[in-house]
Amino acid sequence: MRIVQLRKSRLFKLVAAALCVIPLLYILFLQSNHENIKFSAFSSKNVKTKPQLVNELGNFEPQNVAERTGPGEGGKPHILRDDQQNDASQMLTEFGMNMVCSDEISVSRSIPDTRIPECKHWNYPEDLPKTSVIIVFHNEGWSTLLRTVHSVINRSPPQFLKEVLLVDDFSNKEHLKGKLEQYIMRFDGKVRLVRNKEREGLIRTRSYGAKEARGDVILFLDAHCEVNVNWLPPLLAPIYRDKTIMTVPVIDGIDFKTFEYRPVYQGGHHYRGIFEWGMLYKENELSQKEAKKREHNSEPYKSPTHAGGLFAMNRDYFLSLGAYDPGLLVWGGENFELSFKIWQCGGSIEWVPCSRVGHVYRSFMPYNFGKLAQKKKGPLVTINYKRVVETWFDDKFKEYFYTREPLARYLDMGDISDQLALKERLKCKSFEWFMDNVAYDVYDKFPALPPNLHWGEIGSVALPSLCWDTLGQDAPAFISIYECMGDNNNGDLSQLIRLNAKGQLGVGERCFEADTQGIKLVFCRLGTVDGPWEYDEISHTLLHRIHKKCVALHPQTSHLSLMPCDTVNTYQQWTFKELQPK
Ligand code: LR7
Ligand code: MN
Repeated sequence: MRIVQLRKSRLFKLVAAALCVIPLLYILFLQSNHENIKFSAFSSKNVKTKPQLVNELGNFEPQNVAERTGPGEGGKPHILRDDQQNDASQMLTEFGMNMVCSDEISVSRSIPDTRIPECKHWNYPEDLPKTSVIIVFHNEGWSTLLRTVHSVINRSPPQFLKEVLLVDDFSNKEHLKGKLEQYIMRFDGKVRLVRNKEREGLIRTRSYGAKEARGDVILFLDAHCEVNVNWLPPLLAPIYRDKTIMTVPVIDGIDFKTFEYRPVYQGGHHYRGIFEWGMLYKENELSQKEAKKREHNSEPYKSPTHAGGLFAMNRDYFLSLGAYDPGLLVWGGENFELSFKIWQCGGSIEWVPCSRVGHVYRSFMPYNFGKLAQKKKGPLVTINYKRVVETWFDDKFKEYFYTREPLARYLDMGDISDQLALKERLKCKSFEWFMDNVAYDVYDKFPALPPNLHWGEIGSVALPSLCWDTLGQDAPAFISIYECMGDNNNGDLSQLIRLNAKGQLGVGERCFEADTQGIKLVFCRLGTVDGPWEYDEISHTLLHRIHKKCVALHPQTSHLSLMPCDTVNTYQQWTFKELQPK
């Protein structure tokens, strides 16, 4: 009996040992063939939630893609014949891009794989969340919209693509009506179309799309994009790991005239989305220190903000943050609102180098802001910024914004009490926390702004109806004199000039410099907030401290230049006229 018992217990031990060892051996076996490692479900224990870099091509990489020939294939520029140029320029005016060129390029064209080569070797979980790709559009061209749709269908693993949701923001172009409804029928329900009953602008339209979407993840694209090879899994993997992560692809450029597809940058360089204090979106190269925090150069990294158009997020998470502030109208500032909200309220943003998407940058905006804008007084985008700043910034930082954009103080931003209540309810952190821990590199490029000593129109004492005017030109450009706009200004910033306590004279984000030929509007030197200018309130002269000369108006040519200072010469006298918009 005892012997049997002993044997039994030995057998038991043996079996128990085998039960432990066999899986261990199996795991070791799997690891030695690491291309075989696949992911188990997110819900089970012992899961690998990080994608693995493997020797073989990673999963979801396309195999044996047939080479294509034709106009624009391979992302090559497509050059039109001379006799097409007239039509082309008409289309450019109507759509902001050359639709004649686009129409000749296949909606399923090939584009160059612009990823870091290593990207092909990532293995991702097999059970990533299902995604609604949401494309909002207002009066977009036909072939650019459809190329966006086809590229998504062609280059996304179907099991992760719940749907492509097209949301029409009250377009009035014929091709976007019945013809579009007819066309999408070929996608057997995978492409859905819903429409606004009136013009809502892109921001509200996206919030509507998110509510309407049926996927677990919502992923927004502009209506003139082409997604690149295996773009989707790398965007979904971080969200699978943690649903409070927003992921952002790297955005390549598609030329608005030739539709050439160009990588935004090559090699291992990475950029983060930041902003300057007037809330213009900027990008800043990721520091070596930050880059090295990751094991592999193709891994995602954290970014304070994003350009706005292209990103993925867990749908419930987006809605739990209140979607976009419904008080933001049409265009602009929503990228900051969502970014600040995510970071300050406990989430994060990751840029994903292995996901590339091309976007057509237009030369100008081919649409107006519609009725929504007419109800508002002043520049709509600045009003949007003011809402975002007043909701998410601490007082100290609000001052930086108003110093850079003095007009904003006077603008009516509407009611933000719901936004403040949300911030309270979600127990969101301060903007200072965000600056110190997330957006610390903003200061390198855009240090805190000293207060303005003067702001407004600079009028001539000799010819009082004339004011300095940038005429809306881009820097670098010579500055001129033009009829003062005064109260008729209506949000045009080209005559609103500020002189700060450190001698920087600027308009918006640009600065004034002087050379032998005249006074020039230039890019402010990055990382600096000072300048050479000094205004004397008694003599009304504007001195350039380095050249030791004053700005003079040439009576015959209306040209501005530096002259030896002559304090009694009215052509060298200027007054700052601060606006008091009603
Ligand atoms: O009233 C409108 N209703 C719309 O549905 C106006 C526009 N739209 C649609 C439009 O058809 C397009 O599909 O909204 C989308 C974006 O409009 P664009 O393409 O005119 O915007 P943009 O590319 O000039 O502007 C960028 O900033 C915007 C600020 O509100 C949005 O966030 C855009 O999505 C954003 N685009 C990108 O981020 C692409 C990459 C740019 C960079 C860097
Ligand atoms: Mn766009």
